[in-house]
Amino acid sequence: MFSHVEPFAGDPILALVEVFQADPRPHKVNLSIGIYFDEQGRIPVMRAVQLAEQRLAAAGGAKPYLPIEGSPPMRRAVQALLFGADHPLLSSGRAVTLQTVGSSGGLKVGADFLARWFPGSAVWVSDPSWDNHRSLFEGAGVAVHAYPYYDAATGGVRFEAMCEAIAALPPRSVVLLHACCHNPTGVDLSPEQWDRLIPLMHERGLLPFLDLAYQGFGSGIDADAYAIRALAASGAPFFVANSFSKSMSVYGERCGALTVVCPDASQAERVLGQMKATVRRNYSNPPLHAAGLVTHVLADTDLRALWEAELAEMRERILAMRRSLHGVLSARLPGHDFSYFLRQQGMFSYTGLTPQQVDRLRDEFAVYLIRSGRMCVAGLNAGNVERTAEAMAAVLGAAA
Ligand code: KET
Repeated sequence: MFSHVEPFAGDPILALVEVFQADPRPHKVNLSIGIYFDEQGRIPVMRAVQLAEQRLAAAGGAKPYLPIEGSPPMRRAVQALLFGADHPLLSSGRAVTLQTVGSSGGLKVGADFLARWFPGSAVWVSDPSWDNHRSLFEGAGVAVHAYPYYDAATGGVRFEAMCEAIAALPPRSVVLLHACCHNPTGVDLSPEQWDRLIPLMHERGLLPFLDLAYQGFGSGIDADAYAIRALAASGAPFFVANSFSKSMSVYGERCGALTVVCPDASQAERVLGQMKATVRRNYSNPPLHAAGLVTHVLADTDLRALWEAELAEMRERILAMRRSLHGVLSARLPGHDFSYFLRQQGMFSYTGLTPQQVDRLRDEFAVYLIRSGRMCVAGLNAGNVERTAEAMAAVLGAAA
């Protein structure tokens, strides 16, 4: 019956995590998947989330299905987080939000919607991007192409080439953008660059689709929403899929949302309706516990303040690890420029390590990166950062 079924090649990120887990070496270091680990190498349970869970447990109650589009208070809280508490979009009826199964769920619901209602449109992703962007959209039947983004020569963005490519796209093309903390490079657009790109997309009749998976890990909760708010101010229609997996450290709870800003309220209502049709035929409705967690943390004044402080600590710990790594590597290999560790933002650094060097790090030093050379800096801590830097220096020094 199933002899024709081809083997799955495996996901480049999740398959590597399995190899890491099976590695018996006690000093192994996991810098592969985009997960924040604390100083002790554990996935933290944030205090604000713990308190939210206690309140949910104390309230008890039945466990009904949520509406297809998710919990109303959670959806309102997400809009306030994205646009700012008193933003006119919140009461305009032009912005619709669905609670989704992580932001991956938001991307998939958006992709299914685009496949159905923008049948000739292709999606353009950054070169490079999170591998699953391509898989999610292609899986939904949407063609995926890439626009220039990372400049290996300067460690910056090929911004002119990017604008040129985007300006040449046919109207109604979808442009997928990382709102902050670009995955895999850690290289973001500046506010000035967003201010140039946004009118360009608007004039060309393009549809921006933002992925906001790392809000709070770059410069701060509001600063990381710069692109979202600039798009909102421009009057342009756009999509944004956002995640709480990292910012609330609730990976397996599948907390995320999809928001669409439309030209008017009547279009917004129809877009929401069709999104609901998509959800109903995919997974019917989103998880109840996820809605409770996110709503409590975002909408309760005390929990919100606690969450923001905890998130700031996580951001600062990553910065400290960037500085340590930079310090050791610069001392060991003075001829190399490691300033990229300090310029890049968020969980990831694009190290420029070749796949062969990544393999050596894994085989000889038990340090795991994905083969693109992306490092999850949030996997470093005071106990492993020097060893990791020494291993990198050994691998890079051998190549020099
Ligand atoms: N967008 C981006 C850019 C992203 O890096 C991830 C996860 C997601 C969306 C998915 O988030 P969620 O809300 O949990 O569905 N990235 C890490 C984990 C993974 O690949 O699934 C990673 O890149 O390692």
